Amino acid sequence: IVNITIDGIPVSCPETTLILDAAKMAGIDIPVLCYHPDLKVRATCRVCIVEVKGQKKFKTACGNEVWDGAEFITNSPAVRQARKDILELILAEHPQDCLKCVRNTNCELQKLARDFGISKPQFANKPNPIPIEDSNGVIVRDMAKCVKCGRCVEVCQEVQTVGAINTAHRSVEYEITTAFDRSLQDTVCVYCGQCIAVCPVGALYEKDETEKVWQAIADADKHVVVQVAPAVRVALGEEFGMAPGSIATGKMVAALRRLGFDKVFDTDFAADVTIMEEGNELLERMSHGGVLPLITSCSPGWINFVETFYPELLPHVSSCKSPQQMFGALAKTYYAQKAGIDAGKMTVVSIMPCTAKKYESARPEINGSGYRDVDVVITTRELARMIKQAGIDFNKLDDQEFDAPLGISTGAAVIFGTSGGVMEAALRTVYEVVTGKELVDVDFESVRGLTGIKEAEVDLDGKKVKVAIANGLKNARQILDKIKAGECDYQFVEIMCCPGGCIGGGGQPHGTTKAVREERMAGIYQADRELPIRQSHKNPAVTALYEEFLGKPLSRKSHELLHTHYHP
Ligand code: HC0
Ligand code: SF4
Repeated sequence: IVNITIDGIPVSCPETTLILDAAKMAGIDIPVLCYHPDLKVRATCRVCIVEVKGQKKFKTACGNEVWDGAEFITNSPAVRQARKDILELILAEHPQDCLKCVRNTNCELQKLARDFGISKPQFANKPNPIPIEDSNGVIVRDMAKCVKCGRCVEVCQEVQTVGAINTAHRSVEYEITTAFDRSLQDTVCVYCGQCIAVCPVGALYEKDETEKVWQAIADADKHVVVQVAPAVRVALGEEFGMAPGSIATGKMVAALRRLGFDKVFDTDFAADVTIMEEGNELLERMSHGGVLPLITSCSPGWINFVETFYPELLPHVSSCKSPQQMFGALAKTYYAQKAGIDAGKMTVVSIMPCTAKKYESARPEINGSGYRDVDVVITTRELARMIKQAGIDFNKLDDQEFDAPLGISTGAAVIFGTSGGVMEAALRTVYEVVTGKELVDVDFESVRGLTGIKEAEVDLDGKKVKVAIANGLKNARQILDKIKAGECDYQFVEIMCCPGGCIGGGGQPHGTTKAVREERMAGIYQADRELPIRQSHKNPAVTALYEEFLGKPLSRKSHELLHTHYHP
């Protein structure tokens, strides 16, 4: 513990504390642009400089730790002027078209410019004339807006270990780019969108497809149904001022109905179906000497990753389509037949916390209904935009219920949205199938939490099942390397591409940090506890689906509609 003062306020803190964090303890928010609490990027923008009593040079508050007896000044005229100069230099290179920018009103640079009262900048505005890259259908790169903070590079290289983007050149030429400056689709990018999630400005964003949704809704000939992913309901509220993790399911359903969707359904229904199919696939592999461990297949960034980096492990990956795609296939067959609707006149829209879901829905091999299973995928952020465009006062909406039958789901499905959830949902069902006994306590605490890698041994009434869970692709790599080396005896492995699982997806409201993920995770488990049915095989709509349509799990029809194959 060291004793320091910040603007005269005494603070005692461990000597490993950043000046930035020590200042927070004194109630002082030092402005930052490159710094992100989850990342190691430090001192590239220098907006956070402070004065140290007795020293001539400024120090960056994010790049330096405190030392005993130090006296920091964060708010002198010299500090304020220097920060303003730095900001004005950044703004001189930045296109000043905030009105048209996707990050207008939640851009970190815009906020700093406003806080610093930059109304008459000293330097002329000369942005780099870099064209916008908008050719891959998922992620748009407007590198003229890049402030070169390096957050996206760190996420892509260190957190995801993909390495699609990197820094290049030095000094004034310094830039963030892909190898050989290729388009993103010609790199190893898995479309996880984590780079978007950490970008402080509008340099990276998802391809906006809200116009397609508006058009479908306006087309009287179209029957437009919408599905919402588990993790959206605990994050959407943030766009309307709610605390992270607030459960906004009822208001979200009401908003979707007001937007004009003909049916408001739930990806969670299909998540329950996934458990029926994947749980039986696991049991089948375990009893017939199939390839183990079985690895989950629902996270599309992870599927892109395994196809690119570990194609030899593809036989481990479950043949189940993701819940999003299962939903689409069932909507255009089972539901269409039941409701007497021509599937050719249906539009299936997905609301996803994910950018890779846009890529997944466009995969040619995955469209088993005879049509494209899912027509349009929009992110949580895009949905919020639509609700705002429609002038819907989200917070005043009364809670409403999803439509039947594809809106009926269980607690097991909700927890898909957080790391460990697919595993737990599977265990809740597999236990009862294997033992024939009722599971008294459905909470499998050992597979929960935001730790990057979790391992557990689960006792299925005497039969032991070894499982592992990884979230974030760096952690996935560790498990995959072990499997490759034959060093593990897991039977079942869950891999989610994004840190924390879908709650931390690349399409979620901006401002996702570890603390926010924790809140969203808590919201997910609360939503699970509040549901009357918490096991997938007890979902009456799923039982009806098998009785009326599919027969049984892994049936021929299931295989046609709900399973797929991958590209090495
Ligand atoms: Fe997920 Fe899913 S849990 S991947 O994170 O499995 O995106 O929320 O929709 O499909 O259900 C995302 C979230 C989903 C799918 C489900 C799975
Ligand atoms: Fe890297 Fe993911 Fe961004 Fe692609 S989407 S550049 S893999 S962080």
